Amino acid sequence: MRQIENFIAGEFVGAASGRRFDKRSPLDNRVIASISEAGMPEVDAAVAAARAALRGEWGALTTEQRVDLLYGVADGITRRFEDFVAAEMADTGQPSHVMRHVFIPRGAANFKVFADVIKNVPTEAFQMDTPDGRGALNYAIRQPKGVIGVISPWNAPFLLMTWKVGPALACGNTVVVKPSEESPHTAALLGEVMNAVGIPKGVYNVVHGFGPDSAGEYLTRHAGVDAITFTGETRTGAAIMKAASDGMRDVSFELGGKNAGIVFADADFDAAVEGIFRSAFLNTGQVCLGTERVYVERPIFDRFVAALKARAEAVKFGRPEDHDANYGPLISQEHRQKVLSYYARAVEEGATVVTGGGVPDMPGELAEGAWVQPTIWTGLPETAAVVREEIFGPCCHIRPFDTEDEVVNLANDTDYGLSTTIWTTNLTRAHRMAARVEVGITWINSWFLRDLRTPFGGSKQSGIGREGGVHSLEFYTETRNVCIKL
Ligand code: NAD
Ligand code: 6OD
Repeated sequence: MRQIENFIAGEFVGAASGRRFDKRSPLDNRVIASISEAGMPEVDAAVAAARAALRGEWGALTTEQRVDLLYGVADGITRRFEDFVAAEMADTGQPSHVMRHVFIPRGAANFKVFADVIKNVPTEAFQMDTPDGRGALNYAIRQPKGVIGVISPWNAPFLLMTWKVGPALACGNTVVVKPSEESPHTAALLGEVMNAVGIPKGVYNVVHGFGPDSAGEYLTRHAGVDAITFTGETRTGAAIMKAASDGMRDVSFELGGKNAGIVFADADFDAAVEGIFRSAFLNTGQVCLGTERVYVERPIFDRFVAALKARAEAVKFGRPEDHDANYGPLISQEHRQKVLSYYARAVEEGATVVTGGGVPDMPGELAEGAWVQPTIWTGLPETAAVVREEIFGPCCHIRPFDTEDEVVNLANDTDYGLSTTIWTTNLTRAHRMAARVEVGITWINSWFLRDLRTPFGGSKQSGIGREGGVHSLEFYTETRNVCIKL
């Protein structure tokens, strides 16, 4: 069993209280790690270390030197690629191909891409006229914002944590990260990489623990944290926003979703089935961008439902290292209970269960894991709980539609506004639809594909702000105005 400590000022340290908590494997509920739970003294120490690094060695680096170090971090991750894959698989139980091809490489890319952004971004400058005719030069400079509190979730732990840490460091800030209690491994491993590649002590700190009355709340309430970037549930975002109002700290929020998948009859049918399969079921449905509401144009509705059912029933449950398996469990027993309560609720509300709705038969010790079947429902009204509320599991409700206006209204009738995936071969319609759906990101004939230089975030209750490329600079830097009278 692995012992995981907090990472403060370049050292792995336990908590003064001696408190620890267990991480259980989603595969079989076995305890796989014991984690030191940071209390107020550790959060204080981490914030102090981050402040000291900002005022010391890190703050004194040139942009070029910082960029070189961040390239080193990306290379350091790549050198320990297998360790990162194994650590992420241990926490999430997900198949290795997603780790290998998306989550870990994208985590490494988060350091290179934002290093490139900061190196290449121009400064705005205006030559001003003045009444005396001599003029003035008015320009903007960007400075780091300070110590950034990073609170991250468990569903794609490394990708989502580095997606904040990469730009924060590129902009010259220092960070204190509070990873999810369900996924402590890769944040710890990144501490080893930071030391190995010579990142100054205190630039990257990690405190482990929970949210309320634990490390999460202590960090977000800490007066020494200048801004908070958070990915997680909308409800948690509301609590953090209240904490951030003390001292007027800035926030960047990536929150929940109840995203629509829309399939027109003219779509490439097989590609649409595969695309919706991925968007509803990848990572066992634990993707904020996933589609738990699917709308299919009536002429292809029955055929589409049958094809998606066949695809969902073909998944092979198993351990990440099992070559035949391609489907993992949910993150925890607690989350499984939540998902299964929605499965029961759908039936109570009158759903037709097209497939799934329960727990697969798993052999041996896997029977103790957090497994659930991919589930498809039809026949519910839009008011049903499983059509309105984010479940964050491998499930979707499918409903037929007849017109473009109708489906736009259906898709927009939600408190959330994160993403949509639209399947059509009519490009005029695709552009028209993209402008009408009220979301932060629209995919056409694709899903979960995004250049890291483009903006990412949600509208309505799915988030506040945009990150990605130069958009990240708006949050991670303080823009200052300088005006020189000539
Ligand atoms: P969560 O909100 O329960 O927890 C996220 C993090 O916040 C964890 O580290 C947790 O310990 C911490 N936390 C909880 N309460 C806190 C508090 N009061 N103060 C400070 N920290 C606190 O979310 P989760 O269950 O880990 O992740 C799933 C959720 O994240 C889903 O709603 C999903 O849609 C959302 N998500 C959104 C995006 C996006 O980009 N919009 C990406 C991934 C996940
Ligand atoms: O691709 C990304 O950069 C990103 N932020 C993905 C979010 C996935 C959410 O589960």
